[in-house]
Amino acid sequence: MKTAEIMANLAAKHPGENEYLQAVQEVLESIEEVYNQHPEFEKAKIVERMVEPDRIFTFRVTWVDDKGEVQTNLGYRIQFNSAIGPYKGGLRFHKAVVPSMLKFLGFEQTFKNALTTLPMGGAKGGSDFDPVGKSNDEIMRFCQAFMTELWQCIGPDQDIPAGDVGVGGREIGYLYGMYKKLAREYNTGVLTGKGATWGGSILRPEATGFGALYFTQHLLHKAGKDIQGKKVALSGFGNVAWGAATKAKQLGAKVVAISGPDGVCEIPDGITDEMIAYMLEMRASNRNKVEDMATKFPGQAKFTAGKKAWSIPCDIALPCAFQNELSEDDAKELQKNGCWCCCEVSNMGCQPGAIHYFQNNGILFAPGKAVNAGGVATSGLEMTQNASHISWSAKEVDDKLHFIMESIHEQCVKYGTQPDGHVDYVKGANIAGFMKVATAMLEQGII
Ligand code: 2IT
Repeated sequence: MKTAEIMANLAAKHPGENEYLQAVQEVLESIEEVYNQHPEFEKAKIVERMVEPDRIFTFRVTWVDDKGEVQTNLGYRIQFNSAIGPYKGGLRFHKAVVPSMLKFLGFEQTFKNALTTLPMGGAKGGSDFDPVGKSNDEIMRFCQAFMTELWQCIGPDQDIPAGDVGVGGREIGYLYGMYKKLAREYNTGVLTGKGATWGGSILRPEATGFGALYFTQHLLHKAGKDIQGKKVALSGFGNVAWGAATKAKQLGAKVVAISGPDGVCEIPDGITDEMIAYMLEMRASNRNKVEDMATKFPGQAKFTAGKKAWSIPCDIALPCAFQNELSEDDAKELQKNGCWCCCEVSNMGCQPGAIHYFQNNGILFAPGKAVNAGGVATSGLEMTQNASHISWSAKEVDDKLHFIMESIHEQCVKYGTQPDGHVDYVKGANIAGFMKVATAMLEQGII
């Protein structure tokens, strides 16, 4: 494989799209050796086809805010790859959303979905709409306006969006309401992450965080360690961080830090159930301030402005917020303060320098596409329940999620074990996902 040539071509076609190029570079570096053992992949130009999205929809979204002013945003849906199933992936509402961000996310999603053991292709979408400071009515009007364009691109057997940053159960409800009206189709399977009374899967809200902790347990077990009593620092306070904090506490770990764009809250005695419940209120308020935790629980949580969760001493770091949120300097600071494991829960949460630092300094590291795949996997379970008009109990869903996370860990071990016996989880996840998608593409011919 001519990685440099492929990257140069991609950079020329997508100038300045650094996040997208970063995600592709990481995968190509990992798979190069395996790829070169398969001349049939080279002949069918599998990599050249896989790094480009199948298609991109871009549309204008116009809505009226609470002051009566007309607002215009951009909306996108990127259908990346359908080799192993219909397009599947979340919608991100965030002021920084641009095509590069959604292309990197769609590319990552393709490999992640392949790891879940379920038949789902990769997609991502969203808007530069900024939910911070918006009222509930404004969120509803925006979601409705967004769906007046999106509905034509999606369908229960075609493309199934879900939530991501800035899109949770409330937004999925508003999006589905408008979809139903426009499409006159009452199949709830078109979106996942729905409310539990109208087709949503039990445990879907928790699934990304729960799955991440199940994966972390397998990784620790393989390394001869245990999570019990360990100090965990995590970033964010949205849906994913909430699920991760809940399960970390249940498993006997101590969550000593959560953070937000404004700074970090240190929680020396460990997060309590009341604090975990309050994370949901913080998310729903659209204030986007972690300081609110310290205001609500003075004496238990200590806020420091401008600092990250990675400045707090811990054993295990769990980035749960945004891409590139953990730099090489953060990785060094974490290690200096005693951290020996980082499981990336956010998509591409660690910068390449941080990943290399972890790997070169004996710190256990696993990438987001393996660690956080429990979210989309449970979306897949929601699709199965919708298609068969049934609903599983929490135990049934949790058992399936456990099985899937164990299988993802096994795939990483199978493809990532190095000659000296240690597991390179980045290689393992990338090669396992790649082999599945590449084989499917090959078998389906040149399309
Ligand atoms: O990044 C992700 O895997 C998600 N935002 C969840 C996607 C989904 O379709 O459940």
